[in-house]
Amino acid sequence: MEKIHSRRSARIDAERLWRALIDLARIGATPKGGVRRLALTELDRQGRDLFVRWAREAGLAVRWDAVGNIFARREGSEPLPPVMMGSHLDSQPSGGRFDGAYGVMAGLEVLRTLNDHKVKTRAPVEVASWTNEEGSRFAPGMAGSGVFAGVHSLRFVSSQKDLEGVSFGEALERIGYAGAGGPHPVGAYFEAHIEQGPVLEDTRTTIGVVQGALGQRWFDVAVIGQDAHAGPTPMELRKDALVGASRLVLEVNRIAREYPDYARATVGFMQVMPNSRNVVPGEVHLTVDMRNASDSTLKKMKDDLQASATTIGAECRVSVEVREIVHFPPCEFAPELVDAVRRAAGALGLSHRDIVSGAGHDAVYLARVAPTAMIFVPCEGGISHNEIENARPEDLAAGCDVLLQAVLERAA
Ligand code: HGY
Ligand code: MN
Ligand code: MN
Repeated sequence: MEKIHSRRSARIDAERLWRALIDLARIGATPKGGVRRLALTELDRQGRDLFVRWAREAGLAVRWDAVGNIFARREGSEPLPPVMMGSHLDSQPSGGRFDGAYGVMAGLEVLRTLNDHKVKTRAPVEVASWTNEEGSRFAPGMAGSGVFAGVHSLRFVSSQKDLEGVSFGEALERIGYAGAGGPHPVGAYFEAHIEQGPVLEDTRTTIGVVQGALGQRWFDVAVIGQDAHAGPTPMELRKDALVGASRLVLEVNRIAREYPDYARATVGFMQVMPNSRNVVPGEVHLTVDMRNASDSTLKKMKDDLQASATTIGAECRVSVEVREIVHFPPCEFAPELVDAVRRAAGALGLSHRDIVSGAGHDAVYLARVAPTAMIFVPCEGGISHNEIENARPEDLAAGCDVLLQAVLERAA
């Protein structure tokens, strides 16, 4: 009983967790207080190296797989599949200090705490850092966890190119994190993450007990018209790709506003060519990110997008080519693990509420290969994917204590 009592009374070191987050955020720090650690860049390598160093200093066995996912492992007393924690170290181009980093540092803090309290777990416990979760430099997002879960082939992901034409595989080799493949069973997976939305802060709740995540469909769209002179070319003769693209942006916004079930749609990226002030743009490339809590509604949104593209093409005398590059349905996490998160929050006396994730996470793909759950903590103003992203040390520590207790329940 004593041992169980000591486990239950174990608490993470809030100061050490905060310091790890602040030290990590120095890598790729941006002027407005965020981070820019795009996947597989030199800065991503530096973040990975720091995590690997800290993990080894904590006596953990560290390895990485063929797609660069890093695993830091603390052995258990029995040869059971590990209880895994994790998230991602890559960021958006102007990202925040906590998106992804919190889940990896919280996992490391849990293992450091188990060491401090000399807790012997039955199952091994691991913390993972998944490659290219954001999908900003290389699409698709959640690429590392996608290969791990068998959603994407290594070949497909390795062949993806960034805007400079550098392939994922080349970039991974260049930073020295192309490891070996091989089976890697997982007994359970827990991911701690900031909510990246306003619900927890608005309702003064410390812990989000995440039920699941919205489904997503990502598209690459090419609008092709004809370069022409901005002076002599009469308006009615133009094939203006930017006019077509601009109408499509408004349609994407209309679709999200019209459909039910947490409909969301965003055009986040646009390239205008030749991008010269006195040339009618002949070519525009843009991205569309659509999300919904219902897969059938998500499909209707996709069909509506395609219909709008066809109409715009005809009316603007351009071709509009919509190519889907990612689709995953809404996911529900494992009830028994979601309950473990809820019980841990309750036992710690923390306010908590059920919540659905609008963001995608590596947990969405881990849920395909192991019982999975997530723990959310509030972020200031619900703002994320923004350099001003912020979270309170006490909330981050509370979420990490929930992670510790939920992991102990499964591993001990
Ligand atoms: O886009 C997403 O949902 C994740 O935050 N990368
Ligand atoms: Mn994230
Ligand atoms: Mn993100």
